Amino acid sequence: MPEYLTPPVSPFAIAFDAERLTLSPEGPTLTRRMSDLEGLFLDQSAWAESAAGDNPVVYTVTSSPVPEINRELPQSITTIFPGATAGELWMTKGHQHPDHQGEIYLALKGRGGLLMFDGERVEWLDMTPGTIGYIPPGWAHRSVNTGDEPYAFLAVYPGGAGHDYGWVLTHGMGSRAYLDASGSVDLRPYAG
Ligand code: PAN
Ligand code: ZN
Repeated sequence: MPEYLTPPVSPFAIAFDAERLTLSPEGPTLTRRMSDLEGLFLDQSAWAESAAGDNPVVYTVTSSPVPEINRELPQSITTIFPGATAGELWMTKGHQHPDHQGEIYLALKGRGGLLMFDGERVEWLDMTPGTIGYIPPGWAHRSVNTGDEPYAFLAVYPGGAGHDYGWVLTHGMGSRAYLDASGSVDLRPYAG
């Protein structure tokens, strides 16, 4: 056995239900409410009012039991609920992987977008069921629900890459996502 195969992770099957949005066996599930998204929406007072009010669940992340450690390949399903705060579409916090490594997202349900920013360039991918979005090493990434039902996707990422949320607070994401009058995605400059 190569020395990097650190027990106790052994080969195992994971039942993936793209309809019910479950991974079984399952690992930890994260719930991100509005209050967890401080400093991310452009309109801080609209954010504060929502966080102090009904403080809605903006997204959940359910994982398989594969650990976030070097050389492992964890997976998770993120479900972002539909909504907007002062027009800015509900989204994940977004992060950079401090150890720059690639990641894939497979869209499962609903309609969304994958916003990527490398500090200079911005990229946006429309994500509908069946789309694989590829996130190259060094691109911070955030997902956005652009529809009117939950948007869900599977993520597969290197377990040792880490998650740097401060990077987005410092550098932003290059753009912010809104909808125009016809319901199309309207990407606006990040502006703060
Ligand atoms: C995803 C994200 C997930 C939630 O699994 O972690 O969509 O987004 P935030 O982590 O930005 O809150 C991923 O990109 N993992 O690396
Ligand atoms: Zn990531």
